[in-house]
Amino acid sequence: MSEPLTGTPLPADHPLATTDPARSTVGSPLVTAFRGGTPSRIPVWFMRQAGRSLPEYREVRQGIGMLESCLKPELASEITLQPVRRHDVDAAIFFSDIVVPLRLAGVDVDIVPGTGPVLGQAVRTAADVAALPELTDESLEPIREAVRRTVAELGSTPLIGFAGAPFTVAAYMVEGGPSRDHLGPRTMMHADPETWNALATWAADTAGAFLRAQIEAGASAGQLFDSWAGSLSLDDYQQYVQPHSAHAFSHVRDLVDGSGQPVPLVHFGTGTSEILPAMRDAGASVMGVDYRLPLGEAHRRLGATPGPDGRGTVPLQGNIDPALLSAPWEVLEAHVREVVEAGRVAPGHVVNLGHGVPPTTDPTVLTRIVDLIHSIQP
Ligand code: 1CP
Repeated sequence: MSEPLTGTPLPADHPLATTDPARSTVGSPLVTAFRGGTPSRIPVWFMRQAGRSLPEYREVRQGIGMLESCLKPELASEITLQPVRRHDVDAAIFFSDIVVPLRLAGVDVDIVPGTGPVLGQAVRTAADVAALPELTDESLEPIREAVRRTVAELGSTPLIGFAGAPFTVAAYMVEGGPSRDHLGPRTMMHADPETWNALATWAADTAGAFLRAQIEAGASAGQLFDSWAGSLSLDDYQQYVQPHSAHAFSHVRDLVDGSGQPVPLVHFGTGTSEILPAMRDAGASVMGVDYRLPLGEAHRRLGATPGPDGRGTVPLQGNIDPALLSAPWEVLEAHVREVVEAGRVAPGHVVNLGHGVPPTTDPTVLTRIVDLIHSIQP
């Protein structure tokens, strides 16, 4: 699966390029599994591992707004590191949000406690889209600064950068805030496809620049969150969404490490059982699987339709059911072991949740899961 050295090399001091063993992430369990190899231990991290389940997070966030926290490099870095220190997870996920690049571009958006992202004005017409500000490279400096500070502390533990996929971000923009069925964007793609395509192109370029800034500054992998893609039919996904997600990935696909290997790219959404192969075809090298689909079945579905690079199957990430985090330990342990065993069918498996950590989760349970997974033979 080695690719020729045709890409854009990462900076020589990048964790995927450095020859310093104390800082290199190339041999880390996460990067090894993402690339389909056998890791020294089974890697695990948790979506939303930073955040409200941790008392140390609630402590440092006191009196500071969510987006404000994301834009203070020292604080964003500290919050990113907290779950790595506490749980010994195999990766840090950059503490930020899918709407941070919107705020950096100058869009009137805030994260309202208990609600989520809310825009001052919904984006619904061609004129609204035409008036969207451009994300400049300079405005991404607080992101690069936070990433640099974080990787300097992480040593050989990789940092995962992320962005929101065009559909999920556009869903917030069209609705003006969180919604259940995402009717607004799903209507727009049929009723006014030109405006939809312009909005999704803007969202793809903004996400791509945000992700590229994180990877260039030191992240060892990138994940595109299309959390709400599961509300789409396969036809709608293929026609109106997949090209834009592919466009977002195209912003970072050229980046290669010291030996010419591409940076691992993960694509994740929820309720995506029917569109999983189509999501993979947007250009990720690893597929996130939510808790609804057993990993063996995900592997079968992905193998049934070889991707653009001709490989029939891809490494998987997932898929512990977050609901079981509050079940008795014996029940949870059996489930975790089942997920680990199911993951062995894939060329590589990174254990994660099938969606984010619920805020009510007892953090000691997460640490116990990490210990359990690390005790199992890879
Ligand atoms: O004050 C707070 O603590 C706000 C809660 C919070 C946090 C901790 C929000 C608001 N965002 C975040 C951080 C965050 N968001 C991270 C980094 C932390 C980590 O993973 O450890 C990441 C990767 C995200 C990405 C994100 N934001 C997604 C995709 C992932 C997913 O969970 O599906 C989505 C959909 C958002 C929007 C968003 N931001 C915040 C909330 C509560 C929501 C969801 C709102 C809704 O239900 O529509």
